[in-house]
Amino acid sequence: MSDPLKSTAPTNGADDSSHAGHGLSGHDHGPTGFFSRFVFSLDHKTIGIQFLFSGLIFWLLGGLLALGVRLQLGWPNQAMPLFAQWFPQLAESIPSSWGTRMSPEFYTMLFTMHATVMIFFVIVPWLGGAFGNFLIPLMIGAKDMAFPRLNMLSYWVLWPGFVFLIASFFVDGGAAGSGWTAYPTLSSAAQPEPVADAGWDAAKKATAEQNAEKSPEKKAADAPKEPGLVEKIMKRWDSPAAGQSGQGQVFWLLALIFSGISSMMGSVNYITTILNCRAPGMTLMRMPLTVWGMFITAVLQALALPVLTVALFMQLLDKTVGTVFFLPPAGLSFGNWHTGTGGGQPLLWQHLFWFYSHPAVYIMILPAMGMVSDVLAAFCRKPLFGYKPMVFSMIAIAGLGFIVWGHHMFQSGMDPRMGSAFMVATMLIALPSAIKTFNWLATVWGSRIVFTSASLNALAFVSMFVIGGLSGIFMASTPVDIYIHDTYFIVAHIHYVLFLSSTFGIFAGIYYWFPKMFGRMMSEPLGQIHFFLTFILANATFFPMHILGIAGHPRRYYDPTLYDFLRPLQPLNQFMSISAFLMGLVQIIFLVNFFWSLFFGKRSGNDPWSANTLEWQAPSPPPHGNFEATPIVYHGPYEYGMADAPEGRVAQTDLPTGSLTAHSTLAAPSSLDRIDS
Ligand code: HEM
Ligand SMILES: [Cu+2]
Repeated sequence: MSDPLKSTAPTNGADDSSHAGHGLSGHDHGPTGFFSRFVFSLDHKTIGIQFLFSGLIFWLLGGLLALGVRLQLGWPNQAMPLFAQWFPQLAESIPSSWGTRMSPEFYTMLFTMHATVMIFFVIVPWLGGAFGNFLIPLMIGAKDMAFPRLNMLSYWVLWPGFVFLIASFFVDGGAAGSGWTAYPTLSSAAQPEPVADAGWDAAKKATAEQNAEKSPEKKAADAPKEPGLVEKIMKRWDSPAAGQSGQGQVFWLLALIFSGISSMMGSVNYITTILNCRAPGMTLMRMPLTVWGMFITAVLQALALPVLTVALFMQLLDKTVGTVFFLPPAGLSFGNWHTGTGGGQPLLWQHLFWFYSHPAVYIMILPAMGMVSDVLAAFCRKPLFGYKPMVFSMIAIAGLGFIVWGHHMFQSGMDPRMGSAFMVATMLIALPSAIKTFNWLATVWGSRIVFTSASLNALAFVSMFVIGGLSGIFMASTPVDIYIHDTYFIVAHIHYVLFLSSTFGIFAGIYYWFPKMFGRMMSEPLGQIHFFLTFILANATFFPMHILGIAGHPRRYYDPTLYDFLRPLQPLNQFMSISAFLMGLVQIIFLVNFFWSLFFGKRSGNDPWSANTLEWQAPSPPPHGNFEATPIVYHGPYEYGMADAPEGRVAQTDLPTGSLTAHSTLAAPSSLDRIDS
């Protein structure tokens, strides 16, 4: 065989030697300094791991905020120890030996910030930032991203976002409290300056009167201080519309703007890398579905995020310089507080927000769909059923995703004919979703699936996505949605798709690719205990929300026991809260497993799962530049269960041999039997 690689290598995809800095010939050892290796690294793997750890920290924060929400909903009248000391301004006194309970404003802050943190600082950075960065170049056989510097920047511009997010908890009035959807006018009404000045004048007059009889020194000490420039500006952001729609909301907008810029940088990079930097032979239709999921997500981000970013700027301008994009023509009045006249339209925000945020919900699941497909094929030891329909369904889901945003606004007073159009478009999404589900099932069907922490989480993804998708169809039906809109039914739906699906997909991804990221295995027993307990407790936490929703329990209410018709449901609320607390505790198992394995896990070798895709050809963890030599791709990603091939599978880089036949019931290779510790 005289150089078979040269003569038979297909030449589709980019010729990487023409990419400055991406040629794979020659071994590059990369930078050696501490900062250039670990902090301001240009290496996609380090950047991916930075996203992974940042997401992990925010996941803990978001989880704590959620437990605060559950505390209030389970026991709305309980005073909490320490609460008043920690949050003096946000505690509400009730006569109790315990002290104080949380105020309604504090509660709205909890659920707003829980969702904000989980969506923008956990799920999106984990799926796109961590897995996207780590996996894309490895899976397409590239040395790095197309634009390594932009890649580094996409991580570091998240930091101002982190700072604004965390700082917002400490500003006057606390963090944002108008929901993750930030609907004006609740979120955007700002205190007009004249009122602030009138308040200042009145205070000056009152104190002057009180001071008439005091000694000159006392007068000087008690005299109201002229507000400084910073105070004046901060005052301007205060709003009586909702406690926290003042400074906290401004910080919220800034945090989201930075997170959006970060994602846009990432998306440009991912699109370019996937289109231009694939190894020879890696045609689009040979790409693993993980890469397809990341690619489609990046396109969605590139098209939808600018709309959100513009909307965020518009709200920011409304709040800071007094534009009236979202202020209705008559303005607003609360008691003796008035804004000037407006001329804008609060509903405009909903259109802009959902035009982004409906596609965004797919940004939060398509990468997980791809990852789960890879994990299932590897552990079922069968070719993934229906590769092309899987790709086209993802494209269809993404495309339809742009014409369904109105299903979040059925109750906004839209024309019923418009509502019907949005309803039909939404229901159409169920079709590609069902195609994907049946293909996953057909992949599992008749296979001798190897149960590991990764494959169990992937199976959970599929089954729970069915429940979340089905509740989606109920809500998409306009007559039904009149009844269940803004109830706990919606909260159930969100959590089935985002927690029980996306998060389980992320867990599957972590258990599966951890060996590649860190060169060590995670503990299987701990992983499986974590999986089973989380699976049971998450269903115990979120399934009853469907029942609450049908019973009319509104979302975002501070105290359900104030309503007679909700009081009988309170035991259910407590059951969900207890389940949620236990689920929180169970995550300690995951953290212990993760950090213990990082240092003491069994060495994994290059390909612990006998998987076919390119990343498993590289050393674990892969060195700077990823591959020893340019991988050349001859096969699709899922050629498992091949009767005549060694280990029953054909890796993507195996030389073509001609006559292998798929044999779907072939057992897993013996190497997988040893995955038990
Ligand atoms: C068959 C697929 C799906 C359909 C038909 C569907 C339909 C809907 C509808 C109609 C609503 C609005 C309900 C209302 O507020 O009255 C909604 C809300 C929502 N959906 Fe879905 N959905 C589907 C899949 C997904 C997926 C895959 C995700 C995320 C990964 C998702 C995330 C959300 C979120 C976060 C909301 C709530 C937004 C909010 O008001 O806070 N959905 N869905
Ligand atoms: Cu939607």
